[in-house]
Amino acid sequence: MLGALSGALAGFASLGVAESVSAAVRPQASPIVAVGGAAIDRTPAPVKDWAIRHFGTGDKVVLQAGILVVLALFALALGVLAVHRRRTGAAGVLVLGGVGAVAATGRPDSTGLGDALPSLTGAVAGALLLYVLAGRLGQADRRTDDVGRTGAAGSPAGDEPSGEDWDRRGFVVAATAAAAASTGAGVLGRTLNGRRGRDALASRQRVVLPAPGSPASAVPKGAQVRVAGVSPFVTPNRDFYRVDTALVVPKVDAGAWRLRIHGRGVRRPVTLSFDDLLRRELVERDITLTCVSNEVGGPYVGNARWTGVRLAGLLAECGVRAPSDGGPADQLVARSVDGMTIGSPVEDVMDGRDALLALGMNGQPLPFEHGFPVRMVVPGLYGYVSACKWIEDIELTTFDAYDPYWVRRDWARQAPVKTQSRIDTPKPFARPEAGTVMVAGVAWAQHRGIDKVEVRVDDGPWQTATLAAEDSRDTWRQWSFAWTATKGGHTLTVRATDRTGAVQTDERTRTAPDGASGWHSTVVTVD
Ligand SMILES: Nc1nc2c(c(=O)[nH]1)N[C@H]1C(S)=C(S)[C@@H](COP(=O)(O)O)O[C@H]1N2
Ligand SMILES: [Mo]
Repeated sequence: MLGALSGALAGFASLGVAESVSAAVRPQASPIVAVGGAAIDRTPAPVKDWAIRHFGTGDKVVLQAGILVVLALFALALGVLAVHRRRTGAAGVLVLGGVGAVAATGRPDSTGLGDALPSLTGAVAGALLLYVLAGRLGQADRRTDDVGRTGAAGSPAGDEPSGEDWDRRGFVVAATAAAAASTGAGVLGRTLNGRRGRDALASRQRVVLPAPGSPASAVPKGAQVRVAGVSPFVTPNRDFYRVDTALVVPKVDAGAWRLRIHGRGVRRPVTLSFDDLLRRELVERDITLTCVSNEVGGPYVGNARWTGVRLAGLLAECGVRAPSDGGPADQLVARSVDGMTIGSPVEDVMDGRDALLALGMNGQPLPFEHGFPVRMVVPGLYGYVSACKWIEDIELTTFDAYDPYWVRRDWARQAPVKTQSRIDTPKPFARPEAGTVMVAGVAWAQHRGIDKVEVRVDDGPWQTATLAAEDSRDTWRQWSFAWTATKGGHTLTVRATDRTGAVQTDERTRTAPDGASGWHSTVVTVD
């Protein structure tokens, strides 16, 4: 029991110390974050997909909690072990620290061996503590034995409790001091880490987005269908889905931020500051972003008004030519401050569509979660092949020469968004009254546009839905259908046709490797 308690305290002390040291090094170098990050990178695509689906943005909390539970189990076991083998127990703590250190220095965004420090100092502190605490317990054990033996030899039994009392007191004092010190270290670490983000926070508050030289036209009045339960046409920033591998949201100071553009066929490489971007012509565009991990009917799609710089113009100034224009690079690899790599076709970025280096989202500087200070957005491509957040580097290369992060994990090299549609209302298993029931939702086929949406009741004929006004072909489009509902159970199904004339396929595929296909259905019971 006391052994397990010593183990738990040692674990707690390790984390407290590691946390405060990571504040001095980098928040990303904290062992939990580093091991979590390494775990994310090594998670097989289907599992990652499953986690995103089931835990959504909470997947990271679940992961960190899981790591803590495993650590706690190790700590308890090492504590029990240390009662009789304190060297081995303490060594075990060091080994755990070693794992954290290796994970931290092996991260793609690692800045060097310094990233091992939080894990190592934490492990040393934990190992020492366990050694000392186990020593106290060991002494208690030995004395009890001694007393037992002397007792057997006929000594006064009154010696026994006093000897044990001293050890217990020593243990309690050491344990309490350790618990208090580790809590202090942990709190200090958190506070310092919070302060580190303050420059970034202040830099975001200072950002004033100039009026765009090329504003977006107003969203047509009829773009939003007037049916309760349909997603808002413009997704508010706080409701916008979030998918990334960052356990700690990068807090980048816009003042210190730089973007380098270099690589194959870049005749004039540049390094740009945030102010350099602000001085260029800003365009404002409504673009719907979709995640390749979105299941049919799923929530990982959102529409925002982005403010940014057109990437094609910038690339042209650097001397980059599209492959169709004889350029030697067919892949543009964006790198983020957290080591993410995202590859887009140069052809798509330069074909005239509004591929942006976005600085603003719905009139605000980008939220930190969505890539402050700068991210990419390319209409028509899934986020994992276009929408690099916290971007800091753009390299022109070829698809043959380089596989970015997700491609190395078996996702497709190229992934245009598939034509999709979703029923937002009625909700699954709703019980509407018989009579006219409004069926409504969204459909998207970014950069192609939506031409038609049809609804089918049970196995009946496809019936054309009413399309809401189109904002642009880069945004989703709402639709509604007045259904004359009869009593009983019914299945509603939707499908869209894009402007190339392609009808959304009923062939069901998984999200991997290039996005889910199939029709969305909702089962309801009409009362
Ligand atoms: N740095 C970084 N950028 C990233 C990712 C990431 O993990 N790290 N995920 C991408 C994916 S898979 C998607 S779908 C979009 C999601 O952008 P959002 O979180 O702003 O909705 O960001 C993309 N950009
Ligand atoms: Mo994604």
